[in-house]
Amino acid sequence: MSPESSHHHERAGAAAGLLNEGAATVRTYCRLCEAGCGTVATVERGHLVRLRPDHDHTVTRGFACNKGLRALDLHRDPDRLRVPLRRDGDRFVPVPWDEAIEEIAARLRDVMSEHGPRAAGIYIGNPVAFNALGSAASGHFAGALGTDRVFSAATQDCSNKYAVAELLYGSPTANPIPDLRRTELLLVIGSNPRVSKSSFISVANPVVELRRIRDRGGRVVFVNPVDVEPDIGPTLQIRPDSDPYLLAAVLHEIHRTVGFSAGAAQGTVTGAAQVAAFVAPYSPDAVADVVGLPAEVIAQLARDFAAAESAAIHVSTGLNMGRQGALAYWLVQMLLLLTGNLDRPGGNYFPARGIGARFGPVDRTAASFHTTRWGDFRRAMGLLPAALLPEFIAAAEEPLRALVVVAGNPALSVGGGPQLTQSLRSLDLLVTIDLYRNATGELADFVLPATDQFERPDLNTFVQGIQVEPYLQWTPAVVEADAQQREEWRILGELLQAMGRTPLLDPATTTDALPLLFDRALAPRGLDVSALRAAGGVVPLHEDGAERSRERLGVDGPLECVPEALGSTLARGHALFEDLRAEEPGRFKLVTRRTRDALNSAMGNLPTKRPGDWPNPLWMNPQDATGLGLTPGKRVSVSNEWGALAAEVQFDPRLRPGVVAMTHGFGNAETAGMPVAQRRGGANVNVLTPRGPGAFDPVSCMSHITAIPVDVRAELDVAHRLSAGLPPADTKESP
Ligand SMILES: Nc1nc2c(c(=O)[nH]1)N[C@H]1C(S)=C(S)[C@@H](COP(=O)(O)OP(=O)(O)OC[C@H]3O[C@@H](n4cnc5c(=O)[nH]c(N)nc54)[C@H](O)[C@@H]3O)O[C@H]1N2
Ligand SMILES: Nc1nc2c(c(=O)[nH]1)N[C@H]1C(S)=C(S)[C@@H](COP(=O)(O)OP(=O)(O)OC[C@H]3O[C@@H](n4cnc5c(=O)[nH]c(N)nc54)[C@H](O)[C@@H]3O)O[C@H]1N2
Ligand code: SF4
Ligand SMILES: [Mo]
Repeated sequence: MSPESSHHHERAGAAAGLLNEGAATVRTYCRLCEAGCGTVATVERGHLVRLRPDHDHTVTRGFACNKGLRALDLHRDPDRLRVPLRRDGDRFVPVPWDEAIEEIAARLRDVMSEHGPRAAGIYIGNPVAFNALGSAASGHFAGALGTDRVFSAATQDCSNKYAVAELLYGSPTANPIPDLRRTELLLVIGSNPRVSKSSFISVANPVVELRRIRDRGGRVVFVNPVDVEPDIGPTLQIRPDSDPYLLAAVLHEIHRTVGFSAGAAQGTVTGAAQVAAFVAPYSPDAVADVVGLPAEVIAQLARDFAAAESAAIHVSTGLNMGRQGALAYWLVQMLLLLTGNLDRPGGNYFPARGIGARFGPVDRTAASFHTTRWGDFRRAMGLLPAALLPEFIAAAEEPLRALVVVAGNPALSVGGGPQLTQSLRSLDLLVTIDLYRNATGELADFVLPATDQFERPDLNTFVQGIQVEPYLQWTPAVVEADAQQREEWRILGELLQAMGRTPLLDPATTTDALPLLFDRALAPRGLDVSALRAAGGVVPLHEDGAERSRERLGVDGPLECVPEALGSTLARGHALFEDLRAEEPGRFKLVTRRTRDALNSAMGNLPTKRPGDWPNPLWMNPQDATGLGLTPGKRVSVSNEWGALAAEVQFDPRLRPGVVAMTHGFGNAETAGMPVAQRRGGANVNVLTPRGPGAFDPVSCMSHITAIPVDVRAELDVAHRLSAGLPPADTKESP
């Protein structure tokens, strides 16, 4: 595909004479995170040579982060996969595409004829979300194979939201966003927007948006064990994993003082009395110790929320990844609904979307849970809990024996460490489709090279329904792949064809896949792919405002607050409160944390400016560290019943005492396919993450990833204990 010369001229570049004869700029957009920043790529002689923010983008307006612009380095990384590889003992050898496809298809067929169709599965990684064709093809692949063994990064990320949105609003993708531009009071729970740009909201520069709220006299309050943005607003530094009880106490207090809003009485919701009954035990006094905040602070939050002209809530992974992400997210929706803040200007609302949300029949009964030998769970978006991957693989009946991983890295992103590695290695067939031979690829039988964001056309489907300023964006492929990389939909389609199954689109005859798949979905907007293209890629959508967004989305009728399927979640919430109350004091809680230059595990092979640094230190409050005789740079062992790792300590006074934090996605000591990442060191924090039955929230399959109890010791102490024949851990240090 030849890049189109466009009128989006490289202003600075042109002035500096950087645009040579034959160079062209192509308008595209970043597909590393939800912000979806517009970018402009400069192509010279078929090569992508520069990437800059798109200053003419009507929505993202020239914003792009350092990580997004480094997508250029990812694109050009000499260690990227360029040809298909097949395992040959301990080595990987190049294999022609045709042979790879034939052999994988034959082995898939063998596995499935021996163990049944459910012996094959797919793991859909996070980057698939930002890949319109790849998403459609990944979902289709499982269906065409006739397997329901579908895993995805979503059960490490957000499946609690899918579950609750489906049960309350009828679609897993109906998640109301905060009306940032008008709200008087915004709660930001479990997010670090400066570093991550958050998730389930699409806004290019969230820090500026939040600052604007403050500047126009509104308030932003963070709920986080870390004082994330002291200059923008105060943080209620709660104890990790206690979000549901903070929210319950706020609802309790609102109910006790001013009552639930008129909406409950007017029949826009049913079941408000059941909500009141659930929150009845959780007065601010009753939860104060568990939440780790004075009762008066909680009561004040309730008063502020109820009294605000408008109040909105944004929730991200810090809340999702606790033990009760679904309960907490449900309480967020109750707080919005029962204070009249859903669909109120300045509250939360369902923004305009270029492609409609998918509504289908939803089973809201208790019978919607699956009974398995590892406990009951309910599948959101058809997903199985990734926390059970090893269990499915080792199962005596209907084991999972073949797994295709598309743009994912479960070996590092899912709890398990060496045990999970062993388990993935034990599969009869493991295939990865990726930009790199990553930690999971290192265990695979076949590693297939995928095109990256610059080598495929795309449509911003995933962010529809979460954009603060809604728009559709189409991008062409900016350049052709420089070697044998292929798009995921082609690879999966070829595999299916080789197995005698029907591909989503025929790879042999399809040249222009996007219109075939998406023109129909765009039609209600009066658009199609060629119209987007003709418009220069970006088409803003008229925003109708927060009012009545429910009806516009198609969520009509009174909302049932407590569908039967949530019954067990509420009961579990009561039980886990007792657990938290009874918790032994003194153990540290390990929480999640992201870093500027990393994107999960995906950018680990890029050289860093500070090569000597330990890439993912254990962050500690200096008070805690000094109490253990630790200074910055000291090596510690972090351990719990699930595993142990070594890390370097760094100080962060913004952490609540007793809370420690680490970034995931590191620990590539065995990843020869990513030599830069391999040399960098760092530890896989997910060796400490719970796994197996009990390690996920049954109503959503969402893994328990944050607020993990751990013990921290100076590594020397551990060495001494081991040499004295003692276990590394039996006494608990107190934070
Ligand atoms: N402890 C802990 N664990 C976590 C988290 C945490 O905060 N703490 N966060 C969780 C979250 S939110 C997520 S989303 C998951 C992520 O979980 P995963 O999706 O399993 O892992 P990633 O590290 O994002 O790996 C993405 C892979 O896709 C590849 N890739 C990038 N672009 C493309 C592409 O266009 N095509 C193809 N085929 N491959 C591509 C990258 O090279 C990389 O190998 O991790 C979760 N795990
Ligand atoms: N630089 C960078 N950007 C990224 C990514 C990345 O890896 N690096 N990953 C992308 C992905 S896949 C995602 S999903 C988004 C995620 O975006 P965010 O959800 O904003 O993720 P984090 O930056 O990890 O922020 C999570 C916050 O939750 C807090 N937290 C931890 N435990 C708890 C708890 O129990 N309760 C509460 N209330 N808070 C808690 C942490 O202190 C942290 O500040 O970021 C995306 N953007
Ligand atoms: S904020 Fe996200 S979408 Fe924007 S440039 Fe950075 S990584 Fe890309
Ligand atoms: Mo994520």
